[in-house]
Amino acid sequence: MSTPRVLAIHDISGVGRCSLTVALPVLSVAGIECSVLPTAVLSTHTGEFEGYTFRDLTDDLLPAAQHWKSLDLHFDAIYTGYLGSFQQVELVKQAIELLADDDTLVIVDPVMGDCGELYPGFSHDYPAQMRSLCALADVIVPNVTEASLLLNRPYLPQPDADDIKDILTRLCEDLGVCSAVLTGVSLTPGTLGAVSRDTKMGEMSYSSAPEIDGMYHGSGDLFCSALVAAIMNGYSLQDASKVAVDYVAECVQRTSKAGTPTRFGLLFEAGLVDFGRQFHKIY
Ligand code: PXL
Repeated sequence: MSTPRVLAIHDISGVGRCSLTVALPVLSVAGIECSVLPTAVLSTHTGEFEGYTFRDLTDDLLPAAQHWKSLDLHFDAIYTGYLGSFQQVELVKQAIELLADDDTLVIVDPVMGDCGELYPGFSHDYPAQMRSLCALADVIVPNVTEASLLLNRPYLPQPDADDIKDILTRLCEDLGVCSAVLTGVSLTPGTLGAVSRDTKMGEMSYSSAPEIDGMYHGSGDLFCSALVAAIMNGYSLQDASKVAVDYVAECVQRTSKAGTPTRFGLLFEAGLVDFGRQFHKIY
């Protein structure tokens, strides 16, 4: 099998273990070529850090996509994450339309908020714009905050089984996507994980691990990168969700034990080689 090529469209936050500093190692160790379209370069992510720098790369997005188009490159997947502005979402939609062919899986992590709040810097019309990007996706991977913003429904900190089913059904039906994975939810006390809904397979499936208190920056990015890595290695959505939940849970446990400030993200490096090894690709 040839090496799958995934185009990751995220920012680079220099410090804080999120977006491309997570997607690149996780996809590479899983035997996937990770091409990148950086949307912005920041000194840190925007959560729990102040005074960060922000170099906007909006003007470079379409020219880079047009260059790849002229090279006739094929991407097996396009994976989008944090996008710096309303306008960037529009340009990323155009880049997807330019670069995706019938064999390109489009995975959108609609990064825009957590704990019921939009991240700093996003305007109130941003969720509607993100919704139009999700409409181009095969798989979307929101947390509960992002799902609520996409569906314009009140945020429920702890949705129950009926709420989760309703959220996932509406995400797929209203947004017109085939599959959705809702992260940061619990169906049994003391556990936390993700529920996936694959319209083709019909069923919803819960993958979970024992819950550890705390909010760790970049955990959504680690989850989605691990999910993409597993999908591109041929795993079903359900099995890929399990792989991603297990890896994030192990990293949360390690980080909690080490007591590192949560804004520095998850200590994923120590488990990276074993994460890649499970795909029997490069070790
Ligand atoms: O982890 C998501 C993320 C990615 N990139 C930037 C962010 C955040 C979340 O706060 O600020 C720049």
